[in-house]
Amino acid sequence: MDSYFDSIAKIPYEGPETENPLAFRWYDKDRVVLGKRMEEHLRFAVAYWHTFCGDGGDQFGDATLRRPWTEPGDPMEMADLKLRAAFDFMAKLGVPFFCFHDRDLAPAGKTLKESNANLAAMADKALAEMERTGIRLLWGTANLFSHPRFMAGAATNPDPEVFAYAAAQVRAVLETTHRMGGVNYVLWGGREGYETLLNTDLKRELDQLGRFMSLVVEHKHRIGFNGTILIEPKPQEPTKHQYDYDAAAVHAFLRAYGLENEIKLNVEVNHATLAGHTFEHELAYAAANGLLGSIDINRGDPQCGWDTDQFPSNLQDLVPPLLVILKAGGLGNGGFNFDAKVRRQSIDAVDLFHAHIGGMDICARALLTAARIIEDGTLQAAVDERYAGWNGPLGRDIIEGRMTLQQLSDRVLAGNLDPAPRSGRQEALENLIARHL
Ligand code: XLS
Ligand code: NI
Ligand code: NI
Repeated sequence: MDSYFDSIAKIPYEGPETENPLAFRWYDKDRVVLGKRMEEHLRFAVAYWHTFCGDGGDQFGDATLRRPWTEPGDPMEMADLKLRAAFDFMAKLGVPFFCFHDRDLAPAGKTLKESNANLAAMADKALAEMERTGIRLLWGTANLFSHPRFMAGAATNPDPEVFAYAAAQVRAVLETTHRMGGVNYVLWGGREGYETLLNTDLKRELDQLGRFMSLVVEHKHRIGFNGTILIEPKPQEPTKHQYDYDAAAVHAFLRAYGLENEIKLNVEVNHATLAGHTFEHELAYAAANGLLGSIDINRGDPQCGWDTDQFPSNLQDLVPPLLVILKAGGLGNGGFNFDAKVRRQSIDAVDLFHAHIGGMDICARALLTAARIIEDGTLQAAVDERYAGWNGPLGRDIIEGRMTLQQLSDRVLAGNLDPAPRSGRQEALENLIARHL
C-alpha cells in the first residue's frame, strides 16, 4: 500500500459554482485580500492528533475509525505509516502547516529516554517530509494529560516528581519543535486544575504553574527558540476546573507571575463557548491586551456541554471573529489550527477531506466577508461615531488623567451637563453584517 489517501487527488480551487465536492469554492490561496494573500491571512494547520490519531471512540462506544496504522503492529512502523499518510493528506489538501503532540507523532517508550528517542527518530522523518512538501510546523506541544502519572496535574501536581517529569517532557518537545523550525510552542493545561477543592491547595498549585511557565520561558531563551510560547485557555473538561479558564484568567495569571510579555494565547472556539463566552469575545480580550497568538478553529454543539471539536461550518458565527482578527492586524506568527475531529460515523478516508475542505472554505468565506465589511467602512464609522466624545477635550482630559473626581463634579454642576441617551443601533449593525453574508 502506498498511502491511505491514494484514491484522492490534489484538491483544486474551482470557485463557488463548482459541483465538485472535493474542490475549494472559496479558499483561493493566492487571492489577495486587504493586501495579503489568503494563505498568509489564514495560515491553516492540520491537527495531527484528531486527523490522524482520532479513532472515533467516545464515552459510550469503541473506536469506529480504522486506519491502516491503527492495526496491531510495531508501534514505530505504525508511526511511520501514519506519518507518510499524514504528509500525503496535507500536501493534497494544500495546507501550509501542521501541529502535533509528542505522543501523536511517536509512541511512548518504557522510559522517558525511550520516548524521547522515538520522538527524535520520528522528528527526523517528519523533517524529511517537511522538506519534500514545504509544509511547516505551526506548533508542537507535549501531552501532559493522557498518562495516569498526570491524573492529578502536571505542573500543578501535589508530587514534585511529577512536576519534574513534566518539565523533562516539555524540554524534549520544546527542543524538538525548535529543531523542526516550529513557529510557536503551545501549552494546554488539560489536568492543571482540580476535581475538588477539598484536597487542593489552590494557591500552591498556581505558584507551581507560574514556576513551570517561567522555566519553559527561560529554556526557550537558553536554546534560542524564537517562536512564541502560547497558553491555550479552557475552563474545564477533563478537570472540573482548569486554572487557565479563559483569556482573562490567563491574563491575570501571567501578570501575577511576570510572564505577560513572554507568553501569548492560543484561543480555541469550543473552549471559549465552554467558558460561557463567544469566540470573538475571547479574541477581542486577547487582542486588547496584546496576547493574541494563534487560534484553534472548531465549533461546539449548542446542546452538548462538552468540547465536541467539530469542524467550523457556520459563516455567521465566523464573521465577527474574523473582524476582530483583521482589526488586530492578523495573527502574526499564529494560524488557524483545525483542532477538530470528524464525527464517529464519518469512517472513510474521504470524510477527512470533506471536513477540512469545508472548514477551510468557510473560514475563507468569512475572511472575504469581513474584508468587505471593513472596506465598506460603515461599521467602523458607527463605532468611531459612538466614542467620538472621547476625542474631544472632556474625554481626553478624563482619560489622560487631568481630572479629579472633584473637578468632574464641579464641571457637571457648573455647566448643568445633562447627557442625552443615544441609540446603540444594534439591529442596524446586525442588518449590516447580514447584508454582507
Ligand atoms: C483540548 C485541547 C488540545 C490542545 C492541544 O481540548 O484543545 O487539543 O489544543 O493540547
Ligand atoms: Ni486546542
Ligand atoms: Ni479543545
